[in-house]
Amino acid sequence: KGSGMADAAAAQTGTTIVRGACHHDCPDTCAWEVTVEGGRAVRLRGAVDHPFTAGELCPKVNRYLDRVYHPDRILRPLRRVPGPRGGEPRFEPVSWDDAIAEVASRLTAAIDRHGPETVLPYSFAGTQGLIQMGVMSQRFFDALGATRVHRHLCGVTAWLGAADVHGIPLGMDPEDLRHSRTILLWGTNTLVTNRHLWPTIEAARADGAVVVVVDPVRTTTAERVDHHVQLRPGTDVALVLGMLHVIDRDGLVDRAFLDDHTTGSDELLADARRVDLDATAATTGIDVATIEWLAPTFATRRPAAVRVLVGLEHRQHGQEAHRALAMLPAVTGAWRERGGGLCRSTQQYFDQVLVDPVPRRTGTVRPRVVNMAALGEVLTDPDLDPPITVLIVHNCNPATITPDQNPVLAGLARDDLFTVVMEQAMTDTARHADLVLPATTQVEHLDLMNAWGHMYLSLNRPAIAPVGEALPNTEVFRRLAVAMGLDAPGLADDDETMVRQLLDSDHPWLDGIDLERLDAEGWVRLNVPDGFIPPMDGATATADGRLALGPLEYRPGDETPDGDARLVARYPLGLLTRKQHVRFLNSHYGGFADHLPAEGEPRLDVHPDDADPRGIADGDRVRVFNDRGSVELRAAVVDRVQPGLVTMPFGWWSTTTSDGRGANVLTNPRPGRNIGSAAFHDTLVQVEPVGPSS
Ligand SMILES: Nc1nc2c(c(=O)[nH]1)N[C@H]1C(S)=C(S)[C@@H](COP(=O)(O)OP(=O)(O)OC[C@H]3O[C@@H](n4cnc5c(=O)[nH]c(N)nc54)[C@H](O)[C@@H]3O)O[C@H]1N2
Ligand SMILES: Nc1nc2c(c(=O)[nH]1)N[C@H]1C(S)=C(S)[C@@H](COP(=O)(O)OP(=O)(O)OC[C@H]3O[C@@H](n4cnc5c(=O)[nH]c(N)nc54)[C@H](O)[C@@H]3O)O[C@H]1N2
Ligand code: SF4
Ligand SMILES: [Mo]
Repeated sequence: KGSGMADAAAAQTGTTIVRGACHHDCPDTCAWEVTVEGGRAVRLRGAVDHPFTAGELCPKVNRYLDRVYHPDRILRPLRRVPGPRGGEPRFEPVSWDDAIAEVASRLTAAIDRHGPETVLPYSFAGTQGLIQMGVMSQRFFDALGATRVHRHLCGVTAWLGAADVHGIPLGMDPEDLRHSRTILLWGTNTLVTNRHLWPTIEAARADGAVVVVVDPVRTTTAERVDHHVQLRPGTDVALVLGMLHVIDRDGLVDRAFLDDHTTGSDELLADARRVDLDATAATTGIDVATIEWLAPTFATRRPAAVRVLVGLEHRQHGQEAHRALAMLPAVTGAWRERGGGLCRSTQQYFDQVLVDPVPRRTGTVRPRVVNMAALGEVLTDPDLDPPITVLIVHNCNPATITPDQNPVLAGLARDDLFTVVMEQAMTDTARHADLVLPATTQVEHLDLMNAWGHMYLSLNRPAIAPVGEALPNTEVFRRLAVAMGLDAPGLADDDETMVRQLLDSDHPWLDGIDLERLDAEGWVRLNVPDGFIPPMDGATATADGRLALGPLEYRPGDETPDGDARLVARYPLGLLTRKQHVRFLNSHYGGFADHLPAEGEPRLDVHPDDADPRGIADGDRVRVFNDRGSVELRAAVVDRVQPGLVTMPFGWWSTTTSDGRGANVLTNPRPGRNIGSAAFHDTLVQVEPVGPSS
């Protein structure tokens, strides 16, 4: 595929086509082709031969080259001109040599004074490419002995819940949803967040599949399927228990599957038997008739699958919700058929086989660990010993995307914190930096791309030379390692070497997949056998090789409408800050003028039953607040949200909102420093009008 043709085309026209793949934190990892003329990328389009993404990108990425060549792109290292932080920053260009020397000397001085744990590396999934995201930075910060960060903003709670049941939670191949006759899209907005799965779902539907969305909001996806189960937020465990009650009562339990492949079903079914369906209906807001339909449909209209991503993990009891959904298909034996079972992130497949051979620090030399959700707390904790005095950010925009934004901004404004941000754009985080280092984009660097929405591994070849003086993250860490005289293993490896190291595996899923093959073909499916069904094929990784079922109980999150009564009295409305943008990807594009008009402005969706008593009309400016903070924006009075629930988008930059604040001023940073993803959606607020529309 490709390279031969591309060479021929190049010979004729001076044009080359370079294969790559999208770097965004999106399940789809689209394969793309970049057309390069005279060293400039002139066209980016989806690779038509990719089985899953099939030539289509998305409204975010169709214009990605505009971002690559954007006039606001950071093209040189920048040093802050002394002045107060948090206001309008001023920067002056410096050379790379000076920038690297300055970072190295500040790191050395801070470590001499406080020890290496004074350094906090903060990074996430700005690119999901394995090399630029983590391999080299992890080696570098491990060599320093820096504080470790649980990169837990996304996906970990979902993983933990499924792992409670499966050990290592390998789910279905999403392409096997093609064979399903019942698909429950449970807390995932497929059309917006996972759009390349939609053709598979439509194909199954054309063959008679019933598709159900379980979501507290009438999302774009909910509007396009057969049934929308609009449950009260955070009550998923209660709904699963209600379904299990009906399944047990009506003799739809797959006893043989439970006996052969699980433990703990007696405890689970005992809890299900105790359920009173009227109480379930009151808790979930779903009437008994719907539960009486949903349960047997899932149990008997087969193959039947539950599809989840992260929508329901972002809660205090998100792990329990994911555990419940992992147990449901076991009780009905849904795993018996191809097209049945639990369909979740495929990341686990890649994590099994793509392993950095450079060992990490272990035992007594293992540094302390903090959860990235607790950034604000960690940066502002006066008793933290040693304190964080150096913050190095890459692939991440914590000023915008981290929960409980006010302490984060207070921390970033500390005069005694030396902050380095590796970025492409002048984000709210970069605006707080002492040094901003220009980062390459995906069309300028090499990377190996795994995926969490399908089974294809892709190679991203750089199509053009770095724009301006931008450097890949890997190169910055290599230069820093030299400047600091570090000689730990792997710190001098170039990018291609690291790609080869990851691919150098004995695992059968990687058999025959190497750099040469990826280069020639662009993408390759992992050698997971066609029709692989993890629990049936002996791939359940619990201690006894069985799915671990057990007791299940619904508990409301403290910060939900059924939670802490004193809090609810002051802040009676639940707040969701989900991914609803078509032209944003998390905080990417949140400051890009070309993407803003299509997204309009951030709005608070509020139900008429909540708007009317507060005197709020459609288009009015409102203040949304809780003990953590306050945001002003316009209200949209709509019935796609349910009474008691308001929603607003996250990802807008402070420069684009009227009061310089975004949704994360309000959100719940739980579990704080502990393990797990942030409980963004367990957030209670009050809303009041600010003034008439203007
Ligand atoms: N309220 C609320 N907050 C949320 C969520 C929510 O649902 N609600 N979702 C959470 C979730 S699930 C996630 S995954 C996080 C996402 O949080 P982030 O990973 O921080 O989000 P992004 O905006 O995708 O990327 C951050 C930055 O990475 C930069 N970047 C991209 N590629 C590169 C590169 O190659 N090198 C360098 N140095 N930088 C690069 C981009 O310019 C961008 O500014 O947000 C979380 N925050
Ligand atoms: N266009 C676009 N696509 C994206 C992103 C983006 O920013 N923009 N971000 C990417 C990233 S980082 C991620 S992690 C994925 C996330 O992909 P998804 O998990 O699909 O997206 P979310 O918007 O986080 O949540 C999905 C749904 O969960 C619902 N939900 C919230 N609470 C509950 C609950 O208690 N129960 C149930 N049943 N549902 C609930 C929300 O209403 C929302 O509609 O999307 C990726 N794709
Ligand atoms: S953001 Fe997602 S859908 Fe859009 S091009 Fe990238 S991988 Fe594909
Ligand atoms: Mo995410």
